[in-house]
Amino acid sequence: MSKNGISRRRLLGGAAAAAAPAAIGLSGLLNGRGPGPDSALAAGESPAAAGHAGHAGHAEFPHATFAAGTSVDHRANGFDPTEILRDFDYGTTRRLPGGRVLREWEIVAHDKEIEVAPGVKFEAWTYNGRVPGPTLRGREGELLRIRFVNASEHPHTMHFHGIHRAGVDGMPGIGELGGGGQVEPGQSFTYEFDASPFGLHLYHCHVAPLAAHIARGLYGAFIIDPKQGRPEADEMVMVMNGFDTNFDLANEVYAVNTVGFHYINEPIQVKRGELVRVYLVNALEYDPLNSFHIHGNFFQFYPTGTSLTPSEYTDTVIQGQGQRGILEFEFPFDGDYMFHAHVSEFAELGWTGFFRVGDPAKLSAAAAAAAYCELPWGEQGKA
Ligand SMILES: [Cu+2]
Repeated sequence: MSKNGISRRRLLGGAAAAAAPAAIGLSGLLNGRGPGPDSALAAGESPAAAGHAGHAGHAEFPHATFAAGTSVDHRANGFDPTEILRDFDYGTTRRLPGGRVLREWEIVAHDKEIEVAPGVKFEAWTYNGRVPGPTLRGREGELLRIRFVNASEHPHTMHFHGIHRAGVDGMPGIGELGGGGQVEPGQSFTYEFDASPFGLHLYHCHVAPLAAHIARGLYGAFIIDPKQGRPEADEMVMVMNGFDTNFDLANEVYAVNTVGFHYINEPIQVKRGELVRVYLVNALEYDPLNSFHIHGNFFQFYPTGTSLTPSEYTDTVIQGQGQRGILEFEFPFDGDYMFHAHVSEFAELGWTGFFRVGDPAKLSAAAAAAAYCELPWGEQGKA
């Protein structure tokens, strides 16, 4: 039992007893009764009692939005998961003598309280004020230079996945002579390395305790495009993450791009027949595995994005911590299509969203919410 009187396991235990896990996951958070310091769920109160228990609750949620019009305050957060989706940070570039491209960024770490579900606050540590950090994107063969400024109250680094010298690996104790180890508050360091290999990578802080530094929010996607590029597509980045809101070493909220259920509240609009490319990164801590499952469709999967030939045609992919891959698919039919972790408890605690294909005007405003309640985890326990 956590000091806040509610834990993820307890929440799920109550949900299982009520045989209404989906209703709990959704209604608990949508009612602002999710876990966390601001939770209205008192110690000892069962989630089933606190949340609505089934279809009767539909009247409370006539739209695919958070209850009573409440939503996460994206402005206060300083970032919006809908914008993060297609926000690629290409930095600034200039040509070096000889013609090679130098690509540069400045990344500042600072501490910041963010809202990860309506009313659920989390004391995050951020790169550039957002979680996940900016999606850094360059091209194979370029010279990359990242100036890292630590404006946090804690020591941090930036550890990039890729091929580079030990001194720029962002590892405390390694490369200290060159300043490339632990970056203390108020200090800075410039990482410089070649963009190699092409693919989908990530970066994260590597200061101990490692799980805590990552779980606080210090991670982001890092894309190196192949020299020849990839076919034109509607591209988006999905960083799968979670939040241990009561610091009991288990996550209470799961999400893609930080805000639980955000893409139910705001389905991802795509066009029918258009190639969609998802850069999927698993940045989850405290749980060894995460997954991505799409409804009504299949995708080509490129593990780590390091080959231009897909390895599998599937509808579900499993990723361990730090694993990532590129998904390509197109929707042949209009409609709302769910995507979610196929680890069901994650799905019930926020890691669920919708793609909206076609003209939203032709679809019911309540389509997503209604569909959700009819889908696998309805209170009748039907699979
Ligand atoms: Cu750190």
